[in-house]
This record gives sequence, structure tokens and C-alpha cells, in this order.
Amino acid sequence: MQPKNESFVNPSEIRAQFSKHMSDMYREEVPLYGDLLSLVEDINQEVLEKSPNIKAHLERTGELKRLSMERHGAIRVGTPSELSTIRRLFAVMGMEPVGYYDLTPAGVPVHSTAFRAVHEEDLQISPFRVFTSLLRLELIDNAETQKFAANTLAKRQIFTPRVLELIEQCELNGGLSQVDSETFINEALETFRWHKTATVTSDEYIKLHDQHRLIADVVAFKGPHINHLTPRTLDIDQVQTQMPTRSITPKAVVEGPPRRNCPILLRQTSFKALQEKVAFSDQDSEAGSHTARFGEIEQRGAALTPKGRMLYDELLNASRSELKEFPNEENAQRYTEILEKHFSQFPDNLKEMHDQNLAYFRYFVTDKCYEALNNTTFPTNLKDLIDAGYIEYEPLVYEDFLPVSAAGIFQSNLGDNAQTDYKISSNQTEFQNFLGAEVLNELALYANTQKRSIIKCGQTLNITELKA
Ligand code: OOG
Ligand code: NI
Repeated sequence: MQPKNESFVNPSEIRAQFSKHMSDMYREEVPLYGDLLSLVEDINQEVLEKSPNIKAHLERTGELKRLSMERHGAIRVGTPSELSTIRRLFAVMGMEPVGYYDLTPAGVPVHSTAFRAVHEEDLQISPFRVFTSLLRLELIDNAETQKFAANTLAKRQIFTPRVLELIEQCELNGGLSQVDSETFINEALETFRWHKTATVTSDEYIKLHDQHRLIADVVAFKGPHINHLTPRTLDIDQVQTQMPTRSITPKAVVEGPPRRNCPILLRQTSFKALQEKVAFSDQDSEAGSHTARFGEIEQRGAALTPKGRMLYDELLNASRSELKEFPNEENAQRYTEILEKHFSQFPDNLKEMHDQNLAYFRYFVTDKCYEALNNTTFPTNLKDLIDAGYIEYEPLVYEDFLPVSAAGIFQSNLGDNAQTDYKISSNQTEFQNFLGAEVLNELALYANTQKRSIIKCGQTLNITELKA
């Protein structure tokens, strides 16, 4: 989308630049992230060389172009006001809150949304997304710790004065100039930077940590340091197997659906969080340590319709119940087998996925159709056009996250004391009140993209109402 005023920078360009700067900053902070990037790059290259089909498919959907830019980050904020300002900050870069994720059933005291671009053209310029979680202080059961956490958070300011000015200026004028957008990027980065000094004493840290490692991570520091930045791979099983050859230890299992010919949704794996030296406020040197940041890799597949998603959830739940415990080192092999067994019920070819309305698609007019444009009477519905070879389709890539997978990623980095059974759960209304906006429904976004591609085909064929 173009900005309102021509002298303003396109928000998608700001996002692309910001994502690049963040990656550079994170690579400096966590050298292992650089190793992971190069492993992913090598494997992606290999896949493209070995599988011309995959390459052709990615070229056609535009995903090949965005592959090397593709990454998501994750942050955890502490207060409603931080959440609403973060929303305004991301809005400057054309990112909107999509989806609501409740992580309390998994014993993680947060609820979350994902900030990302929503239109396919903008996603094409930069698919950068940030999984953003808000700590739920009301879930701290110790009144004293709860009060301490609230007071500590109330004292901090995670945004620079200049970035706050620029957010306001952008809201007022509808955009930022080139110079202002550069300043914005540098100032906004400060919010996500790692700080070696904590804002609490080591005793206070221990108290927070005993309550939940995540609470210590959010409360004890100056800001919501980016805790991982995730590149996209074309073959996550390869990355998983090869991680140890580069001295990286992966978690036990890949989250999400099993390996398939036609990947669906999202598969993710991560390496264990790093133990990093920090100085607590009662220490002169970095005598303490904190474990929060980790590495993660993802492989993205087709976005599923409500029907497809229901089937996915059903098969995943069936697999998890059959395993009866959390996937771990010992049962990893068995878990994969169980997963594959259940998922054999999910059609693994595009035609069935399309005809059974399991996934969202983008439609293309074929060369055959272009050649026939001036001398053919075309059928007027999509199905007949497809059957006649005038229109083809490619699945839309899933741009979001999965709550069960996210819980698994959180868990693998939080250690065993995280299995709290919270009595309070989902509260999307409160989350949205804090956010200062409603979260968008991701399914509606995919449906819109699909619809736009049908309209475009209709225009090429001069059919005013191409029936789906
Ligand atoms: C977020 C964990 C979830 C994902 O990719 O599902 C996540 C966090 O650890 O803050 O990043
Ligand atoms: Ni992640």
C-alpha cells in the first residue's frame, strides 16, 4: 500500500529496513544466531538445487524473493501501556495485531498476538513478524512478588523519548519522511536491545525466578529484549539433523505437523536457551546469569481454512493424547510415528486439499489461457476454468503461529518448573482493551487474499463475476 503523502516512506520499506537492522543487531548479540542463519541458508540452497519443483513453486508465489528476508522475532512486555505503545510502534511499520494466543493452558502466564503486515503485496516486500506476549501479573499467586513486579515494571520506560515523538508525528501526519524513518528505525531498535545490567538485585531476581522464569525475564530488565529471531527453512528435518554438526543442540522434537509432500501451516524447532552473564543491581560486575534467549527455525506451509484447521487440531490432539506425555528425548521417535499415523488422514496433494476446501489458494491465469484470450468463450466458473487448464492455483503460505507449538517452544526453554496449572484462562477482551485495538482474524485475511486473486483472474478473462 502506498503512503498517503508521496514524500512519506512506504511503511513496508520501514519494516524491511527495521527487520534487517534487527537481524544485524541480534547477530552481534548472539553469534550462534549467525551460525544458524548460515546453516539454514546452506540447506535452502541445497533444496532449491535438488528440487526444481519446489523452486518453481516458490518462484511463482513470490516466496523465493522473500525467503532470505523471512524471519520472525518474539518479545514479552510487562504492562498494558507497554503493549499499547508497542502496537503504535509496529503500526508505523505497517504491522497490525493478528490473532489471539492464550498460553495459560500450557502453564505460561502470558497471552499474545502476532504483529505483521496483512496485505499480500506488503507481505511480499517484508514478511517480518513479531510474536508479542503480555505478562499476566494477576497469575502471580504470591501477593508480595506480584506487588514488587508491578512496582518494578511501573518504573521503567522501554521506549526512547524520540521514538515516542516520531510515533505521534506519524499518527498525526500519516507517515514519516526518509530522514525521520531512519531515525525511527534506530530509536525503535533500542527497545529490543539486550541489557547486561538488570534492574533488580540478585535476591529479588531469585524471588521472581522462583515464581516463574518468564516473570524474571520480563520484570528484571530494562526492556523487552528480542528473545529469538527465526529464519525460514525449506527443510526443517535437515536443519534438525545437522544442528549438532555445527555445535548447536536442538530441542527433542519438531513442533507442528509431520513431514509431508505438501507442507501445511508451520513446523518449528529451536535450540536451548543460552546462559548469559548479567549484573544485578547489587553487583558491580556481571556475576549473575540469566537464561532467556534461544534460537529457532521454522518451515512454513499452506494456510488452512477453518475446515482444514479443525482437521489439523483434531489430528494433533489425537497424537498428543496417544503419546500421553510431553514429547521429549526418549519418546521423540515414537511421537513422530504417532504423528505420521494420524496425519495420514490429511490429504497430501494440492488437488485434494483444494477440492476438499482444506487450504487457501491463490489463483493464476495460465499461459494457455492468455493464448486463448481473444478467440475463446471461457466457462464462467472457477472449477471449469481449472479443469480446462485456464487457471491454476498455489497454496497461500501460512503467515501466523500455532498455540500448541508456541507453548512447546516456550516450554523447551523454560525448564521443568514451568508446569503451573493456572485457573484463569483466555481473556481476549481484556487483551484487546490493553492493546487499544481488536486483533484481526487471520482466517479472514487469507480469505481476502484468495478472493482478490479470483477477482484478478476474472478481470483478465473479462468475467465480471467469476464464481468460486
Ligand atoms: C514466544 C514463543 C512462541 C513461536 O514461534 O511460536 C514463538 C516466546 O518465547 O516469547 O516464538
Ligand atoms: Ni518463535
